[in-house]
Amino acid sequence: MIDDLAKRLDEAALSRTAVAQFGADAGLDVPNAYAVQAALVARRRARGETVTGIKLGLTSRAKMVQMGVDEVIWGWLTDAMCVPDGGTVRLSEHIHPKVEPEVAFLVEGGAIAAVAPAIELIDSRYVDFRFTLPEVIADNTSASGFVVGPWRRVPDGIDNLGVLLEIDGRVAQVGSTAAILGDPRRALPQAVRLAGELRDGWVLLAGAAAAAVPLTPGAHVRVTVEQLGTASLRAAA
Ligand code: OOG
Ligand code: MG
Repeated sequence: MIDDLAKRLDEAALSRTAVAQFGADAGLDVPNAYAVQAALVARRRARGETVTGIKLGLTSRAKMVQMGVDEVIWGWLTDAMCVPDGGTVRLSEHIHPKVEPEVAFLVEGGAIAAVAPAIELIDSRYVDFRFTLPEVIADNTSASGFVVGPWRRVPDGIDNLGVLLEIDGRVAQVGSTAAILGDPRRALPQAVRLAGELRDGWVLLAGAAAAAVPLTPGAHVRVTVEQLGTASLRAAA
């Protein structure tokens, strides 16, 4: 059952075709869902992808309300998902992608070594971006890509920095890093609790500071986090 569900989600991503929700039929619970997620990432590693970090999801009220799920979840980041800052994302390689403003941490020696503004690209493999908690976990928490802006040493007090998501220079979302677990630095102990050990050099995406916005052809997306700078991407058809 686990491998079959992992295959369904993997093939949905590869073929850019959303699948129907299957959690109820499969009797999926949270532990099984993380097993599906692990099997899904194992398939991708077998194709040559390398894990480069992890992400937290639903760490903010805005996202919990938007998605109707209210528990912190986590998933894997791989080298294939990394979009260079200012780089291009092809919509044709996704199903119905959205972007959300995030904060990224660089992990060294079990601690946070650096921080950067970030954009997460999420792309649920389920029809209409609708899912239950176990379903979104199985789907690697909708993770599809990420952009990390310039790293810098963590300034004092990053618990209430303004966050802006602009599309073509127009403000699409505003928020604060306070929305992320009250202080985004709490992402580290949460990630250790959920995922176990974090490796040196891994990226940790702390979660969105505001609701996600659909990505449309030609859109120029820019996330600015006060004191941390900007990260951007462009969407091509
Ligand atoms: C689930 C992933 C949530 C976040 O930052 O809260 C997430 C989804 O919204 O599809 O990545
Ligand atoms: Mg996210």
